[in-house]
Parts: sequence; C-alpha cells; structure tokens
Amino acid sequence: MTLSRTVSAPLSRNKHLLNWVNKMAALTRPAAIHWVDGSEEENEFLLQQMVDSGTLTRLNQDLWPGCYYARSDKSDVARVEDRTYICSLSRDAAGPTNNWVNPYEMRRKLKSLFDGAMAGRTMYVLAYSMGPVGSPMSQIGVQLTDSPYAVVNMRLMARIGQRVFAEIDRDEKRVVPCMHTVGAPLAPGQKDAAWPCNQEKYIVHFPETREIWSYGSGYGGNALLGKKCFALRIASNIARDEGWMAEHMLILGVENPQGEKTYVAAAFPSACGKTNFAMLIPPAGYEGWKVWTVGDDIAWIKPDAEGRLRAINPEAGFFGVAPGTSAATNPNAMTALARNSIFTNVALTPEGGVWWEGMTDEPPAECTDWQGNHWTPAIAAATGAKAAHPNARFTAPASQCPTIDPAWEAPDGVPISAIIFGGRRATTMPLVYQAFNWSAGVYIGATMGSEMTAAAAGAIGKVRRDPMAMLPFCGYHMGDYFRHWIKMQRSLSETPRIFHVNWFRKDENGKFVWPGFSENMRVLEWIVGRAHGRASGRETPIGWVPGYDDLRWNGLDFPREKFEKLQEFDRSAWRNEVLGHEELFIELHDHLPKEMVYERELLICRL
Ligand code: TSX
Ligand code: MN
Repeated sequence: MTLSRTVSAPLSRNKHLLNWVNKMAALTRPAAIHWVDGSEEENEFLLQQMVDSGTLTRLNQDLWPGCYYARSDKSDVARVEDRTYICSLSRDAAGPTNNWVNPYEMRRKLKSLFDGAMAGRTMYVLAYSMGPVGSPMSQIGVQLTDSPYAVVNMRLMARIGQRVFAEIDRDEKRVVPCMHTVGAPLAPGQKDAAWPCNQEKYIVHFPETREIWSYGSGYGGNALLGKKCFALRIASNIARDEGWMAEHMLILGVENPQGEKTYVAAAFPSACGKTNFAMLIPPAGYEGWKVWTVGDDIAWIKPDAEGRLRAINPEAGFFGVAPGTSAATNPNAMTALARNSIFTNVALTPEGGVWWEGMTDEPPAECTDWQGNHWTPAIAAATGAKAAHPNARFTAPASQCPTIDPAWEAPDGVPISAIIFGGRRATTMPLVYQAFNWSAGVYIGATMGSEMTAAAAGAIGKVRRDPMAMLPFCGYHMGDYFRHWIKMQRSLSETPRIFHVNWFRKDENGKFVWPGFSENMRVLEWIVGRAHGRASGRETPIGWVPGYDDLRWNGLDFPREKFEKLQEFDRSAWRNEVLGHEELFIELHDHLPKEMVYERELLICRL
C-alpha cells in the first residue's frame, strides 16, 4: 500500500482495533489514514480543507459565527430506506418490515464495493461515544470514513476523539465497527466533486456481529453512523439482548413552580414537530413553569436498581429539519443553531447567511437555492421551486439550546415517569388519552400512525402505521420488539404511565382545532399530573381522558364546546380504526405476543 501523505499516529493501543483498521485500509486503499483526535485545531483544519475543496462555504461570521454551509448532490438528500438492510442470519429474525439479505451474500457484495473505494482519499478513524463518555449507559463505535463532512458533523452529534480512544484502551470495551465510504475513489490527478457520492447505495447492518457498513451516501442518517444505524438499529438489538430499550424518542423535563421535575419520553412519526415539542416554551398562564430539553430524537432507557426506568440521550447535538423552524415555532432551536452549526441543503443568501421556507414571514429578495440556482420569490411563485430542500438540515450542538437540561449529561440518565405516543390524525384520535395500563399502552404504541400528507406516496388520508415511530429503525422483527416492550414490565417496580396525543385533529372545515405549539403545555401538565396520581380523568372505551375542567385554561380562550369536540369519542370511527390495526398485525402474526391479540379483543369488546 502506498500512502501519499503522512499517516497520523494511531491514538489507541487496542490491538483488535489496530488490526481492524489495518485490514480495512488494505481493503479500501486510502491515500492516508487520519486518527481523529477531536481537537479544535483539527476541526478547523478539516473545515478549511472542505472550504478549499468546495464542499463547504464559510458563512458570514458576523451573522453566523462558527457556521458552515453544504449543498449535497441532488440525488443524495435523505435516508434511503429501500437500500437499508438488516442482515441477520435468518430472514425471520429481521421480520417483514425490514429488507433482508443473507449475510454471507451481503459480505461478498460489500467486499467488492469497498475494494479500493477510498483510493485517493483520506480514511478517518473516528472513535465516538453514544452517551456521555464513561457513562454505564453509553456505547462506543469506531467509524472508518472517507468523508470529512461526516467527521465534522459527528463531532457535533456525538462525543468523539482522543477521550473516546482513551475509554476504549481503559477497559477494552466492546466497540461497534462502522465502515463508511462515499463510494467515489479518486484516480491520481482526478478533480473531486463538491459532494462525492455514488448512485448505488447500501446501508447495511449485521445485528449478530454488531457491525454497520454504509456505502455510497454522504447524507445524514446514511453517513452519521452513530445516529440511526447504531443508536437505533444496532442498539435495539443490544437492548433486547440486555433488557433495556433503544427508542426513537425525545426526552423532556417539566418543572413546576414548586421546583418538582418530571421527565417524559415521547415518540412521534415524522412531520409531527418532535424537535419543537422537545424544546417547548410554556405559554402565558404558566408563569413559574419550565420545560427542559434532554434530547430531541433518541432515548436509551434502562431499569435502575430500584426498578425505575432511567433514560439518556445518546446524542450530543440536533440534526434537525430546517424548513418550518423559526423564531415563532421554535425559538430555542433558532438559538441553538445560531452559531457553531452546519447547514445542509438550505438556501444561501447574498449576505452569506442561510434561509429556508418558514424561517421568516418575508422571504429574502433573492438567494441561491439548495441546488445552486438563482432563486427569487417570483421564480418560486412561477415554478414552485423551493429555496431549501424539504429535508434540509441543521447540525447544532445540544449544549447551545437555552433549555438544555442541567442533567442532560448525567451518567445514570433521568427518571422517566411517562411515555407519550402521538400521530398526525385529522379524525378519530382525541387530543390526549391515557392507557389503562402498561400492556394497553404498548398496544397504543404498536398501532400508532400518521395520516399521509400530500408529500408522501399513497392515498391522502390513509393512516400509515408506524409502531412506536420505529418502523424504519427497529433492527429486528417488529413482533419480537412488541414482546420485548411487554416483557420490560417484569423488570420494573413501577411502570411509567403511557399516553397518546394528537395535536392535529381537524374540524368539518378542515381547520386544526387545537392551537398546538406552546399550548401543548396544558396537555403536558395533565400528563404529569396523571403520572403523579393527582390529575383526574374519566374512563372511556379507549382509556382515561381529561374533562374540560381537568386542564388549566388561564391565558388561553378555548371554549368548552371546542374542547369537547377535540376529545370526542366516535364509536364508528374507532370500529374502523381497529380494523386498520389488523392490517399490520396480520403481517406480524407469527411473532405477535398474545397480549397484543388480547388487548385488541378487549378494545373491541369495549367498543
Ligand atoms: O411542531 C408542531 N407542533 C408541536 C409543537 C410543540 N407543529 C408543526 C408541525 C410539524 C412539523 C404543529 N402544527 C403543531 C404542534 O403542536 N400543531 C400544528 C397544527 C397547527 C398549525 C398552525 C396553527 C395551529 C395548529 N395556527 C394557528 O392556530 C394560528
Ligand atoms: Mn428521528
């Protein structure tokens, strides 16, 4: 192997790690190997190198200090679910909701794809910890990547570098090996693309050997392997084997005026405003109340010695959807992303700033859109061109969120008193209801879903089931995953209470009935009250619901009749709803825990 540049000295003495790095370098044949130490100077060096190569634009530092901008290839803009594989030994272990390929066959394929794939590039050896370094709930990965963009983003999303190598060397901790290449080797003298990638993409997980191989993409969840690939798909397998839970959930803390703090975790399908909810600001009428943010996307939840669930956010940053994020919808996110952030596929303004649809009421007079084209509001009106891609992202340090919880890096996590499921539903689902018990709550999570919007493929108004918001992220059979949820109760002295919310119910004119956003605090207060056994509720066939007088209404003019409409239980709509549950269950039937069948029967009887 010939290396045109100095190989930086290995930062670990772990011989398994060194052997693996050498073996993978021999396979992918990079021009250099760079062990990522995670320092400020190294970060500056990588950023400058990407500015020079045209991958990044340095934003106007007076407006956006420490911020950079990237435009991806137009074919590399999102996770690729149809190219995502769970390669367990048996197809049955992956289940019908995952793409499966025989692991031996897939290894052969990957070996040929990765053969010489890093030629002409630097291979970065990126050690990262999901969760605070040294926490008993944390897990370590090492990503070998030829994407400096992935390195600088992972630096914001995880704890990386020297301190993680030290952790690996300290107690020979098991490490998840993660291979990543953009799949664009460079011949000598060949000019690089601003966003190198390959039209062919593979996002591959080997759950038994706890490995990740990602080929052909530099974008988000395809390339930042600590996030969806490790913290959800691989971690869900580890969690199932070890008796804990890796969930697609935000974590927030509600502090009341007495200083009592209650933590909840919540799972929503996409386009429900999960990040906004994680950073909620209490409305008028809630003086003395505070909502603290622990995480906006992933929760690792484990029973402690007392049998209570405790959760950590395994991430260190937010990789949020930019369009729709504004000072009106989420001022905390706007503060978090105002400095030291990376923007991908938003629009670039002539002043060297960024903009996206929904950021301000008034669009800029002109800008460069996410594909590098000239954009004006007139062009947009005539052609429908979007300045920012709908999946444009900001990568921002969690520490910069004004409401970041003082305990967000607590090694033992925070105690979880309630779990919230939700979906985007125009009908049927009330604003809020509480499950009768743990297994009824698991049933609610297992059957949750969102109605298709115009953007998604499929009939508008049809409910797309997304169990626990884990459909694209559960690394094994979904029926076994439900069983694991059911079984968790046995290791708990007290189960968190389980709720379902729906901010999106519409009236007969197609208008949202609930104002949402900050006003969701009123629902959150009831949930916290119920979790502590103080708030009252009424029994209905689907669960416990608040009456009008069970919510706080000061600061909001929301009439009783409107609330009754929002909470209305429609028996015939629910009969239809239960039929929809069956569709998913049929697919999973041979792995479905009997509790799911019983819960369904009980629900039908009550209807
Ligand atoms: O994020 C949202 N949340 C959660 C906030 C904590 N959104 C944005 C949608 C998807 C990314 C919402 N949209 C919410 C919501 O609670 N509710 C709605 C629907 C809605 C939209 C506009 C209004 C009201 C409701 N406007 C007025 O009432 C004026
Ligand atoms: Mn997510």
